[in-house]
Amino acid sequence: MTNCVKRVLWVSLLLTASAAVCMAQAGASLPDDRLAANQQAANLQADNLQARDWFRNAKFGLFIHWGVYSVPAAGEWVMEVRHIPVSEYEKFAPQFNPQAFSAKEIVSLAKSAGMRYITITSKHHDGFAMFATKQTKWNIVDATPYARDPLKELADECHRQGIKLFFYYSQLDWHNPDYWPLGQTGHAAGRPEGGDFNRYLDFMDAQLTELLTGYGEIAGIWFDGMWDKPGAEWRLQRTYALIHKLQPAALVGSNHHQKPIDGEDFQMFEQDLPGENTAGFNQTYISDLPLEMSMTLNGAWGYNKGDKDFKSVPKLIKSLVRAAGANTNLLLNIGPTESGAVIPEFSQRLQEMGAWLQRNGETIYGTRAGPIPLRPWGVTTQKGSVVYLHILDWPDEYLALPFVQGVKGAHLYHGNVPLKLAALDGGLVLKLPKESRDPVDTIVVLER
Ligand code: FHN
Repeated sequence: MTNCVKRVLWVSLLLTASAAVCMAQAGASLPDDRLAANQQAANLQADNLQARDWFRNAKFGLFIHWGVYSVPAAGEWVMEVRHIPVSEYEKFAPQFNPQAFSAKEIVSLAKSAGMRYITITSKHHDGFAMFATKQTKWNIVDATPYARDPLKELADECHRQGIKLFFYYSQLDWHNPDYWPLGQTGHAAGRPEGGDFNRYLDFMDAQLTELLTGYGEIAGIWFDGMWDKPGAEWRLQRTYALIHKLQPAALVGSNHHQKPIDGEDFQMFEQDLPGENTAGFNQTYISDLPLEMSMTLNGAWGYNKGDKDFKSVPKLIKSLVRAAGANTNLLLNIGPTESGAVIPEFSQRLQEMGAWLQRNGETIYGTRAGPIPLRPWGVTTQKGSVVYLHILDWPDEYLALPFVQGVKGAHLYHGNVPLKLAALDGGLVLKLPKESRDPVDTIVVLER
C-alpha cells in the first residue's frame, strides 16, 4: 500500500468514525440515502483507493458503443433523431445477428493499441440491453436471432487477457415505460403517459446487480444520461452504495456534466480535456478524483456508416499525450457494425497508436501531469523526479519555458542526444535543432 493510499484510507476511516459518533450522539435515525452514504464511506476500502490509483496510471482505454442501433447504422441517437416510436424501433432487433463479433479480436485489438481497459455499452439510451438480463425481454439474448451474451464473452476474454472492463450504463431510457415523467428527450417514443420512476430505478438497480454479479471482476460503472432530467430523484446514493457493496473496487463515474457527486470515484469529460469546452458539455469544475476524457474517433459514438471523418493518427496521439499532461485518461471510442465487426479505419488507427506507445509508453503510463501545465506547444508529464517535455506543435528552434525546480540539463528521449538548455531571467530556453524534431511529438527529458 502506498503512503498516499494509507493516508486517504486513514482519513476516510476517521471521517466514518466521526460520522458514527455524531449519529450515536444525536441518537437519530438517518434517512435511507444518508445511511447508504455512510455505509458507502465505510466501504471505501483500500481496494477502491487502489483501483483509483490503477486508473490514474492506466491512461488509455477503449470505449465501445454497440447496440441494436448499429443496424440502421446512423449513430446511437437514431431513435431520437428520426423520431422512431418504440413499436417501430423494436423491428431492428430481429435484424441484429452479429456473427462477426469476436471478443478475442476486440480485446486483442485494445491490447495492441496499448489500451489498459475497455468500457462497453451494456445499455444505451434506447434501453436495449446487450447482455442476458432477466429484467426485460428487450435484450440481445431474448430479442435477436443472435441469442448470445457478448458481454459475458467479452468479460471472460478481458479476464483471460488481463485487461479491465467497465460497463457503460444509460440511466436515460427511451424504451422502459416506467421512465416517467419524461425528461428532455424520448418524446417521440410513443410510450403510454404514466409510469413509476421508482420502479424504473428498481429495474436499473436489478440490471446493475446482474452486471456486477454475473461477469466476474468489473472495473467500474460508467453512467450516462442523468442529464436528461437532472432534477429528478435518481436515488444515486442507494445505487452507488449497491455497486460498492457488490464490488468495492468498482469505480463509479457519471457523465452528468456536473461537479462530481458523493460516491463517484472518477470524473469524466466528453470530447474535451478538463478546463476546455469546445463541445459545450463541460463545466469547468475539476475535482481531485481521477479524470477521464471520452472522445470519438470520427464524429459518431455508435456506428454511423455515413461518417468518414476519421481523425488522423498524429491527431489521436497528440490527444492522448495532451490528456496525460492534464492528468486525464483518454477513452477512445469505436462503434462496431451490426455484424459485430470493427471497421479497418478504426482498427488500423488503434494499431498505429499502439506502435507509438510501444516506443514512448514510458513517458505516458504511470505518469502524472508535469510541472508546466498545458501550453500551446504541448505538455509535460512526470514520473518520480523525471520530467518529460512533449513538444507537439512548435515550429521554432528555440522554446522558452518557465523555471523548473532542480533542472540541470536536457536530452532527447530517443537516442539520449544532449540539447542546449540555458537559464534566462528566471526562466529557461531550450534549443531544438531541426534534425531532432519528431513531427508528432518531440520528447525531451529534463535532467534533474
Ligand atoms: O448521449 C450520449 C452519447 O450518445 C454518448 O454515449 C456520449 C458518450 O460520452 N454521452 C452522451 C452525451 O453526453
